[in-house]
Amino acid sequence: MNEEVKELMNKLKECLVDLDKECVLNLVKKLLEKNVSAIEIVLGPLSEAMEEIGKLYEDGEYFIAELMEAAEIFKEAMKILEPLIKSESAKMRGRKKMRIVIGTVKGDIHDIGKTLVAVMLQAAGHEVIDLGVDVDSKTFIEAIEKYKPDIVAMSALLTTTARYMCEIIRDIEKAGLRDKVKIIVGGAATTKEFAEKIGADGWSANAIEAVKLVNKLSAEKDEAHE
Ligand code: B12
Repeated sequence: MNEEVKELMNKLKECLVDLDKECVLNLVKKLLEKNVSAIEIVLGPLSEAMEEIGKLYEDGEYFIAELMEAAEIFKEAMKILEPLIKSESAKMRGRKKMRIVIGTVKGDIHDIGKTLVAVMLQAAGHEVIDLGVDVDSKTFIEAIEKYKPDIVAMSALLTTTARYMCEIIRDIEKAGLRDKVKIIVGGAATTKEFAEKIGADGWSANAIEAVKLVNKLSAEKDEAHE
């Protein structure tokens, strides 16, 4: 990455932290003109800015209104970036097409990260059924029975709702469906260790790693059938 691009990326992060929509959209366009990948823009400065905004909220400098505004600006930027993210993700095809049921778990309405993961998985050639946000364990179980997915993907950004993931996995077990699906989890309130502890089959830190994880599970499934 050359110095000019690095500077523009830093400026983009700053503009989103400052909630300057016009500046964000202009810089996104400028970076694309410089042939920076859309995935790099979204997973780099835009995501880093959201994390920073979260910290400002924690410190009492920003309030819920600012979080909402940040989410709006992020979504506006996504309108420009999404078609390009799709074409870039299309180059990351897995061995076998997987069917994935995805949702943000009960009590949690954060949907930006989950939707980005869904968009990239779909563009990478997988079939994605998005259950939306605030999804309880009954809805996940009904979706497993209805769609017979290879993978259930759960997102949680709140510490409280991350805990609920454990309950969902237990309910899937109780329903006798655990060996029918792989379960992957993600979102800011989760870690690799947490995923292992609750008995999930995989975790990833961001959307590109989520595609790689699903592709790995896809290759494993393909090999098991050979
Ligand atoms: C924007 C935002 C909001 C917006 C959400 C808008 C929307 N439509 O999503 C609004 C204003 C609604 C909101 C509300 C609240 N928020 Co909020 N919010 C955020 C913020 C700033 C950014 C989240 C975001 O969009 N990030 C950008 C995306 C791209 O990143 P991501 O979500 O992490 O997703 C990536 C990865 O995690 C991964 N991934 C995500 N899901 C999955 C799933 C799978 C299967 C895999 C493999 C990977 C994966 O891939 C994604 C793409 O790379 C975060 C800060 C942070 N650090 O996350 C706080 C944050 C999550 N919010 C927080 C809080 C406290 C709240 C509220 C409780 C505030 C309140 N008092 O009302 C409410 C809760 C509402 C609810 N019931 O859900 C806290 C949570 C603290 C905690 N540990 O519990 C945070 C961390 C802020 C903070 N530092 O204090 N929030």
